[in-house]
Amino acid sequence: MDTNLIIYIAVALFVVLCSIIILIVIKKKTTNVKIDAKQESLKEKLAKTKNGLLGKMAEIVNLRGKVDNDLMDDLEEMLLQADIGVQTSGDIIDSLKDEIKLQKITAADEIQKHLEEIIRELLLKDYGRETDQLQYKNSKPFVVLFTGVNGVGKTTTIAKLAKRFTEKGKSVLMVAGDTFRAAAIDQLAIWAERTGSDIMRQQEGSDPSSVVYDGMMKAINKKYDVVLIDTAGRQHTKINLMNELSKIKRTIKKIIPDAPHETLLVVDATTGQNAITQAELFNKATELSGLVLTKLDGTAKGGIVIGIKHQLDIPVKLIGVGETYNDLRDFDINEFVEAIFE
Ligand SMILES: Nc1nc2c(ncn2[C@@H]2O[C@H](COP(=O)(O)OP(=O)(O)OP(=O)(O)O)[C@@H](O)[C@H]2O)c(=O)[nH]1
Ligand SMILES: [Mg+2]
Repeated sequence: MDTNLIIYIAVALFVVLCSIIILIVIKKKTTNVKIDAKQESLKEKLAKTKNGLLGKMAEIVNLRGKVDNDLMDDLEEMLLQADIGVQTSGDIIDSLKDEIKLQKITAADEIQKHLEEIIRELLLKDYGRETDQLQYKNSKPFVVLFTGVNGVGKTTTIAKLAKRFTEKGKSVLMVAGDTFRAAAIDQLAIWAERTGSDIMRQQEGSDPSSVVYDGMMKAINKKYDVVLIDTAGRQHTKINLMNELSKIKRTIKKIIPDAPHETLLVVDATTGQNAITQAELFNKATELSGLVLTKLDGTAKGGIVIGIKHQLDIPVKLIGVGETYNDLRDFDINEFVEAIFE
């Protein structure tokens, strides 16, 4: 063979090999960046809560300097201000006092790591069951009903969840059960288009149960993987609106008896302890399987996540930490505790 030809082939092979190595390195780097950016961002997103707890704790410990009743009172006040709730804050402080006795802790600056561990353990104890996670059923379709008071983030949560499913190659049908305003139906239609989902809609003012019926039938006939049902924001104190929700659920069950597989109450984390009352009343009207706590990025009162399951037996399954698709996260105890304490 011609020596020039051999050299050409050798050079070509070398160039191809180098390109493959460069491509592998670039791919690995970009994947890592994405993962890091996600982990980093939860800490950033929860920065206000983190400052409210950790920042305050440092101040209190500096001010008091020693382990005594005044320090305990200040720490309890700090937990209350972060919206952890009276009962849960009291339980946390009682456990801390026990730990102080048991471990004979005298240095105030050791308190943080014990408090963090107590909160982590409390969450782990409260979240032991399999049903504490979002229950994605492989049985088609997986039906999720979204409820909540006005403006809490129901529709945007549906969009974020839809995107998560369509990215995994699942077919998603959104049901415009908020027939109260034409704008709500149009808003959902825009999200359906953006996320690659389909929508079942009727005109403004129609009976929400009727749209839900049509949506469920379509989902079965066209074999959708996931059905996400939007509903109008309603005050938990208005009996007739709460009854409408029960009717929607009965309609779903008529078509698929074990659906909805999830009935989620979306709660704005900035609402404070009123969230507990909302959850209790919605749970009465339509048994809830979980909560979505939104807008945790905008509040120093993210402690509500810690108290809400301890006070009610309803788990937080998803958290909203911003307005982009990536800002809907599964609630992960360790990730959450690390984000606010480390
Ligand atoms: N910062 C922040 N904003 C959010 C989050 N979730 C939702 N929002 C914003 O909250 C506002 C209300 O959201 P919607 O999804 O329309 O709320 P809704 O519950 O459907 O409202 P109604 O249908 O009017 O009852 C929008 O501006 C959203 O972008 C979140 O996790 N963080
Ligand atoms: Mg809405």
